[in-house]
Amino acid sequence: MSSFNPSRLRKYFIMGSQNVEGNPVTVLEQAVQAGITIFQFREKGPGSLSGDSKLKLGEELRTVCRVNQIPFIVNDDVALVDKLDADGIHVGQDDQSVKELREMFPEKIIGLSVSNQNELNNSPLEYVNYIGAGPVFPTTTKVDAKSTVDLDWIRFLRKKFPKFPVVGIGGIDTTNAKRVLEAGADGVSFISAVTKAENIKEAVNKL
Ligand code: TZP
Ligand code: MG
Repeated sequence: MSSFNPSRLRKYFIMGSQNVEGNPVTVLEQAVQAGITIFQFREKGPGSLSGDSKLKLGEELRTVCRVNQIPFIVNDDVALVDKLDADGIHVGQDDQSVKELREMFPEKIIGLSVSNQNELNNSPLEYVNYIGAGPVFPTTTKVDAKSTVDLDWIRFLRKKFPKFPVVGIGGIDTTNAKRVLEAGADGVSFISAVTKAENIKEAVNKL
């Protein structure tokens, strides 16, 4: 497992076509120009693409990231990792085990969502490069989001793992991102703070 620089998590943009009204490629280009540090292709939930159309969009988004040297992470789709030559994969607790993923992808970035103590107890972090902690605040983007964990969960993780890369997720926007960082997260991840922004450049700057 190669080393992972936690500063990569600082501005972690997540998006699928279901999150935007216009062209997701244009949105990603603007977000990249504005200074995001890593990207996750999360084509999931109502209105999302599958099959060839998902692959085609993934190829376009992957290209934007490659040209701009932004790590490209695929959400929970093992086959797509190889097809898109992704830099990594992000999974939840009910997805393929991170142990198996590490065997399949010894050198890729593996991210795991961890939302509470019980999930933490069941998470073999030795296979993982970073934890996604949340939802920190209420979100309307993910229909099946778990209960909010508040900043206390970030503080708890930081205290327990002083060096382990942690990124906050869920309801993070330009008004509260700073508090997530102050609680100890290495970065903030966000969907609607950018996909619903009037001015993407301004939003990413403030996040
Ligand atoms: N996982 C936990 S909350 C969430 C995901 C994917 C949605 C985050 O979206 P937003 O718009 O940044 O609240
Ligand atoms: Mg999942």
